Amino acid sequence: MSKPIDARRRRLILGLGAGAGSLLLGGCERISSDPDTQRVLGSAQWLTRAAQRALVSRDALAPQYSLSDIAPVFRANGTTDPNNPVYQGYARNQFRDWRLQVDGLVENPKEFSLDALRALRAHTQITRHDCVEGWSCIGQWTGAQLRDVLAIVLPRPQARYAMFFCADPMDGGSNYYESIDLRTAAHPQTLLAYALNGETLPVAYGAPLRLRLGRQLGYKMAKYVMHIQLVDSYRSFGGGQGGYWEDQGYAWYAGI
Ligand SMILES: Nc1nc2c(c(=O)[nH]1)N[C@H]1C(S)=C(S)[C@@H](COP(=O)(O)O)O[C@H]1N2
Ligand SMILES: [Mo]
Repeated sequence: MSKPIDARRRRLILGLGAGAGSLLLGGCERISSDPDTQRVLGSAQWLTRAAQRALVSRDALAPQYSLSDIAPVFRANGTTDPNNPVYQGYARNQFRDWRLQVDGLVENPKEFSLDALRALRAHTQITRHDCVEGWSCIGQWTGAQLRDVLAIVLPRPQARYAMFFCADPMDGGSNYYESIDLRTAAHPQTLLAYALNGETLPVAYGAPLRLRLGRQLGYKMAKYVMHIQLVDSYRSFGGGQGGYWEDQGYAWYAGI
């Protein structure tokens, strides 16, 4: 029934719906500077999670692009250098002492070194990053599928969400954090990425490890991930809305 709405939203996201407003930003694309478009992208409330699910299968793959589509300069956004002495210590040592902690509602809590994550089957995909602020950027990401990591730690039946706790302190004092449900966690394009455009992930883009999702907006894709915890509810964390930006009013489900 709402098919035309979906088509309109896709046009907006592709920058086709708002006239000739697109311009290149270092190879990244301005979706639209039109305030209405930005409001539509920002609220996401006009398309509820249930409607979104009915319109587009959440398990469908996001489009993949070719090498020639890659932006010459990927745009960095949000934190670009965490103000955290422990993190900076890891960075000085090329993250050799860094460990990803994976625990919570799992049978087999475990710490992973960067080498251990690199030893898992690597996936490379060229996908578009869409920020709620109204820009998008195409990049090539390499990492382990989150589902391969979950297959090692073995989620318990009560686990419903994966929480991502990050190294960067935000306004208000607590660190950036995010959450996704296990259906998104199991999606084949959900990666724990350690490389961008064939290079070790630079600090500005979330080194040593950041979440990449094929089908959601940029703020869901936690950078500087230190700890993944499986939980049955995200209500007891932070402001209770499931993520740093969600606590400021953004939608928890940011599907594109
Ligand atoms: N830890 C952390 N993750 C974060 C952010 C942040 O500030 N801190 N910003 C988010 C937002 S709004 C966007 S658009 C993307 C930006 O990723 P990029 O720097 O690779 O473009 O990271 C997301 N993940
Ligand atoms: Mo963003």
